[in-house]
Amino acid sequence: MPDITTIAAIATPAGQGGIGIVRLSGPQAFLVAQQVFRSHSGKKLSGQPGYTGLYGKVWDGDALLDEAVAFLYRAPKSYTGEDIVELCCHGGSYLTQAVLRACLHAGAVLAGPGEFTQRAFLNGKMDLTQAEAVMDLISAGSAQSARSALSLREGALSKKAEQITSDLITLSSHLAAWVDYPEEEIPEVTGQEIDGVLKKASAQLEELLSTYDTGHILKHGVETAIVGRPNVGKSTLMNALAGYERSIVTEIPGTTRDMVSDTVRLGEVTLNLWDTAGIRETDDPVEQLGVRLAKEKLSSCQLVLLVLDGSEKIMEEDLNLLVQMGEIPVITIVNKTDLGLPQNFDELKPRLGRTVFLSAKTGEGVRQLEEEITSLLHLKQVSGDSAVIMNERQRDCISRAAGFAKEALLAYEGGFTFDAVNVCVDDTIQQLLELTGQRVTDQVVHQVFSQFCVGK
Ligand SMILES: Nc1nc2c(ncn2[C@@H]2O[C@H](COP(=O)(O)OP(=O)(O)OP(=O)(O)O)[C@@H](O)[C@H]2O)c(=O)[nH]1
Ligand SMILES: [Mg+2]
Repeated sequence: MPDITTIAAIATPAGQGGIGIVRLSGPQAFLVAQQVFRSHSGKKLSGQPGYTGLYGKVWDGDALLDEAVAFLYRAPKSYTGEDIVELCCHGGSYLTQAVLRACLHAGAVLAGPGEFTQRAFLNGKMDLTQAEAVMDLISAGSAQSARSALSLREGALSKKAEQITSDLITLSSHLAAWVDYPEEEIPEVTGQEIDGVLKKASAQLEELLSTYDTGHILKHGVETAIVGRPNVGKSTLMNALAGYERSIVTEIPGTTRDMVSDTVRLGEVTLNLWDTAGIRETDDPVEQLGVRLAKEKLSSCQLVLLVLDGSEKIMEEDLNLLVQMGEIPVITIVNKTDLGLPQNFDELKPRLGRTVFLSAKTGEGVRQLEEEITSLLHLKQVSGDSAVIMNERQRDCISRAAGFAKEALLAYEGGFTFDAVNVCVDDTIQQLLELTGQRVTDQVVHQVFSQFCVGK
């Protein structure tokens, strides 16, 4: 077995802060730390049990660097499963770098990206989806995304995958026994069992796959276009949502030409907002370009806010625009409610679909828009224990597993041998084991952890 190195890295963000942490992990963590840290009480680190903290000073050779508290964890009861020492000194970029350098002088090796979490994975402290969730937790930008990441961290996705795998393994072993020892007294595998297990697994896998969009939205935000005829108040709405004058607003129709974008947090959800040119027939070549851009943007959006001017009579052009949206989720916004609504909307409402009445100028009704978006994107259904797919790797594994489960079912229904069915069942199991990292190549492991920051 190769010698396991003792790694060190700064675990806190760069810049100034109250506390900066240099973390050491590996078999020599206590010995390395002991060379740079001398406790106030004279106690040696190497004699201390885990879960202890000692106050003292950090030295690089004879040079005093800082005062610090050393927190000690003994293997296997630590994040990585190895001995860990965390030197908590004052948080300044010079100081933390200097303390790190002292640790490297004392024999530690600089940690690679995600190496602490990678060691935790390799030492069985967490599976691959839980390790990925650590990164999602760190980068979570909203309460909802943090909640989903935490639920994955606690193993929600692993548990789901294990349930499905366990049923499939039982089926696979029955199939294999039946194929391999037909003359023995082995209970017959019933069609009911094969059909039942495979259909259930397929349904569970499809259900998991359907969470991908939610996970993506929570993590990356929703690509949202604000569209409508000129002068209906698109840019005013953009500014109301952004909380500052992001877009130019004038009473002249055709003000916005280029697309203006901003990232806006609206309640639980992050919107990547695009304010676009008012869509109309025009001879102005610049405005024509703007209209073209607006139409192109629509095709790549996950949500459209179609703005209408409620202070005027709704025009056929408005309704035509709505029809043009096709499959894209749309919320119709009847704007300028502060000016009064001359038209009776009762009859029109069914043609407008999901509608919110608001005044982008006064802000009245914006809160309702927030609720409408949350409900349209099904974000309310994400609870603390939901298993939501949070990245492409997870989706690929589950999607391949779902494909193989379907093939297994087709093979069974098509009257193929149990052997053939079992090959597909095994393929399904393999994909689920790759998802959790129980059976995974070094390449995949490397790929996952290379996306981490150093120090995590
Ligand atoms: N009273 C009232 N006026 C509004 C409201 N929203 C927008 N306006 C006014 O409507 C006019 C047009 O607003 P913009 O936000 O520039 O409209 P737009 O849809 O971006 O227009 P184009 O960029 O030309 O397509 C401006 O004079 C705004 O002040 C509203 O809620 N109430
Ligand atoms: Mg505008």
